[in-house]
Order: sequence, then C-alpha cells, then structure tokens
Amino acid sequence: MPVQFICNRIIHMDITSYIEDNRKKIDGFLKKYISAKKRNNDCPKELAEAMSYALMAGGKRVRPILAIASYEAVGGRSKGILNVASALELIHTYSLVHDDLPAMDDDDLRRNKPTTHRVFGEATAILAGDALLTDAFHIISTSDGDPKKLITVIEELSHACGPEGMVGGQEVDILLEGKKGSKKDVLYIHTHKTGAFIRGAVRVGALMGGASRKRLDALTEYGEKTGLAFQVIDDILDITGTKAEIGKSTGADAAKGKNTYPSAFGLEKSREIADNLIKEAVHALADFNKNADPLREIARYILSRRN
Ligand code: GRG
Repeated sequence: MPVQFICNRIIHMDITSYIEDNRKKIDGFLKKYISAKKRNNDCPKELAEAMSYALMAGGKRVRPILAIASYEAVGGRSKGILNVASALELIHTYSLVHDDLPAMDDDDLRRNKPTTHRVFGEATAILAGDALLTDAFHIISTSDGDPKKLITVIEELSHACGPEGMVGGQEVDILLEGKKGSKKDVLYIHTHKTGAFIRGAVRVGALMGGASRKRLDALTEYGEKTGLAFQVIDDILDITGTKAEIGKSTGADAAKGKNTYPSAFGLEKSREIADNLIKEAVHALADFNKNADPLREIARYILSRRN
C-alpha cells in the first residue's frame, strides 16, 4: 500500500496553509538574518554567500514549524519564539552541508541543486556549516524572552544536536556504512541522527511556551515518535523513488550500504512501524485541546510526505 494511503484520517484543519503561513514567517526572519550577514564587513563575502546558498535553498522548515506548533499547543505567549524556531533551521542547514561533504555522504545534489561544497569548495562549505551552527546559538542567546528559558533552550539543543544526539547518530551511521548493523544499531542511528533533533525542536517550543512537566512529557513522547517516523519515512522514500523528485537517485541509501529501516525490517514492516509511530504520537496529545491540532496534522503530514 503506498505510504500516502496508510493514514486515511479526516483532516480537521487546513494544515497546508498553517505550514505555508509559518514557513513565510520563518523565511522572512532568515532573509533578514542573511542580508545582515552579507552587509557585515567582518563576515567574509564568500562565507556569507555560502551560508546564504545553503540556508535559502528551499527547505521544508519542518523543525521550526514543529517548535512553533508546540509553543502554540501549550498556549505560549512570551516573545522570541520566531527567533528561536528560525535558529533551528540554521542548525539543520549546518548538518545537511556537513552531511553532503566528500568525507561523509559525498553528495553532488541537495534539493535538486549542487551541494554547497560543489559550489564553494570543501573548506568554505565546512566553515559555512560551522558558522551557521555558531550563529544559531547567538540568535537564541540574544532573543527576547526570559533568560532562564533561553538557557534551558540552549541546554536542550546542545544535547539534542551534540555527541549524545545528532552528531552521535551520524558517527554510528558512518561507522556502520557497508556493514550489516543490528536492529538495535538502526534504532540508535535513527533516534539520534534524525529523531533527537526533531524531539528537541518540539521540546524547545514547549519550553519557550512555559509548558507544565506533564505537558512537556507528553510533547516529548510526541516528538520522539514523530522524529523516528520522519526518518523511517525518509528510508521508505529512498526506495519507492519519490526522492528522485528532489534530485536523489532511487536506492541511494542501499547503494551506499546504509543501515535503514527497510534494510533491517523490510519495506512493508517499515510502513507499518511508521504508521504506528504516528498513531502513538497523536495519541500522546490526547489531553491537549484544539491548540494542538497543528501538531496532530503535522504528524499525519509527515506520514504522507513525498519529499
Ligand atoms: C553532519 C553532524 C551531522 C549530522 C548530519 C541530518 C543529518 C545528520 C543527516 C542528513 C541525512 C539525511 C538526508 C537524513 C534523512 C532525514 C533528514 C534529516 C532529511 C533532511 O531533512 P528535511 O527533509 O530536509 O527536513 P529539508 O530539505 O526539507 O530541509
């Protein structure tokens, strides 16, 4: 059964326009950030151009949108959420620029365009990634909002994206390339390389919104399940060919000897796992009111995504 037909629930709200409206706000923030960078004489022009090229290449902005939706789900009112959410996209962009490097995945295309290192060279691409990561924490630390909350956000993100999170997952992914990892290895890779940051994005929104412990726990479960499902769907799309629409060849993960859910569990079982994860993610929000509808619909959208 094609992935997009697995989840046949009724859509309760217009999630497409919710995503589009928030994407515009995030892109507006990122445009201002990158124009200031290009005008700043202390930032070398070539570096600013490489950062701009990577950041403004048309990403879906999934992590910032999740942070905003999580913030709204707990009735967040304090300022600074747009800055903090947009900073997540700088971290995400850094991870993609580095992931594409010859020393890692050695990819020529990202989002149907030449990768940053293909255009600007390896050294500038590495430095553009470093600069985006560092600036993300600068943006958060200078955002409006309660300084205690901002420190908690920094702590959350440094953990989610560091050696016990995304970087750790990437390390194991690379170490096991071409080797047959166990199901436990695949779970580690997916929950850390992709899952930890998505869980972190949801938690960051909740922390900025002043969530109670109970609500934070529920949102953490939502983020964990959605984050893992996101990577399982990505693995499935690699095989079913729909990523070819964004310039990736079908079966690229298998060709590189990557450990994926379909390689460990088979395609049908992987679809079933993704479907169940999304059901569990939505169930975790059972005690939330309609303010959490965007999160519920984003989870379903992730299941039906094609790129
Ligand atoms: C280099 C430290 C370091 C980490 C890299 C994120 C990551 C870890 C690797 C990316 C490899 C990859 C393509 C994983 C699949 C899931 C994923 C994170 C896809 C890209 O995220 P999207 O779909 O990208 O949100 P867009 O293009 O929409 O921004």
